[in-house]
Amino acid sequence: MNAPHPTAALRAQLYQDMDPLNLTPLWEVLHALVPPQPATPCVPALWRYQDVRPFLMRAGESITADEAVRRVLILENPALRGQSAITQSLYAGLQLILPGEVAPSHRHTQSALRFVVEGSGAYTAVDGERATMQPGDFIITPSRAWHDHGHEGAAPVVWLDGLDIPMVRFLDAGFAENASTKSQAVSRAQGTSYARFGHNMAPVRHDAPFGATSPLFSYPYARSREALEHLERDAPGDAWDGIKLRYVNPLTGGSPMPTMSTFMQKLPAGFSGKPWRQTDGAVYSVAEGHGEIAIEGGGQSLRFDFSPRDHFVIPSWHTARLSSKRGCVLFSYSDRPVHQALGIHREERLP
Ligand code: 1HN
Repeated sequence: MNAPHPTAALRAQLYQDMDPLNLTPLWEVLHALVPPQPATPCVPALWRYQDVRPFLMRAGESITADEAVRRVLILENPALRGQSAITQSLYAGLQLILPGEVAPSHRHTQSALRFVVEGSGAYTAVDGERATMQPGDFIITPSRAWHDHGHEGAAPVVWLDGLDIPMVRFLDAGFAENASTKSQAVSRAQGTSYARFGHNMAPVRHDAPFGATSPLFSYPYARSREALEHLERDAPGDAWDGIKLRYVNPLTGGSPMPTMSTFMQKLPAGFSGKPWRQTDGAVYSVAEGHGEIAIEGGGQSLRFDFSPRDHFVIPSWHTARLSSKRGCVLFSYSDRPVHQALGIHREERLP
């Protein structure tokens, strides 16, 4: 049998002597590097809109959209403070635009999604086409597309921004530039993209205008809600998800953006869902109604009651269960397409 003392001393000396050469022994970190199951540092969290809104309005008094470029309060995961991240791979924020303001035109590698939370009359312009924003609309800013936002209505407009910022940062692949004009010139009538791609039809001769990203950059709430209501009436719901649809890139059938999947679901009144877990951490925005989410993982068990315009995050491989007494509609997004592209996506539906 080896005497423990000399071995420990031998090892300690080895670590100390090789440290200047930036050498580290794998055996000290192996378990943490390859955990038996995902061990995310993220924690579940909920942001109540009634708590957040006053700070958004104070931000509106403190800085203009022009000065801020984007007037956003970042929803930071409590366990990832300072990293501008809601999960290890995703960013979330709430953006405020006031009547008469313009958030100036720029473009970047990072893909963005918007989910309109409050107010109407604001627009986002993508590649020369404006889309008016209504509550519940899901809007895309494709990677590298010029985009600016403006507001010609009368009351504050707030939307959820979801971006793949932490992913692009991890890959060190991000570029960005500002436009020379504040608002981009309008070159297409409103609704052109929807007319071309939004009716299960597509122009006979075209290239995908945004490459791997959907050519539809606005998915109106009226259409998504109509579909969910129809299915609630006429088709059986799912014991885990209620009625859940994923948004698609109409040219591929895949996710609207290469890095993020988006979903909308309706929980019927009296829904008490079964538990599930998935490797893609997901961010939720409550479009309508009230409900409850129970989340277990990382040695913790939490329950949040949610109301319209609240936001919450379910970290990777946490077991979650949804319920709603009177029914609700939820929008959500995750990094699922990346997991799927890498062949590492996993989902477990529990009894
Ligand atoms: C961005 O371009 C927007 O266009 C929102 O509204 C949030 C966060 C980081 C980097 C770029 C927008 C952003 C962003």
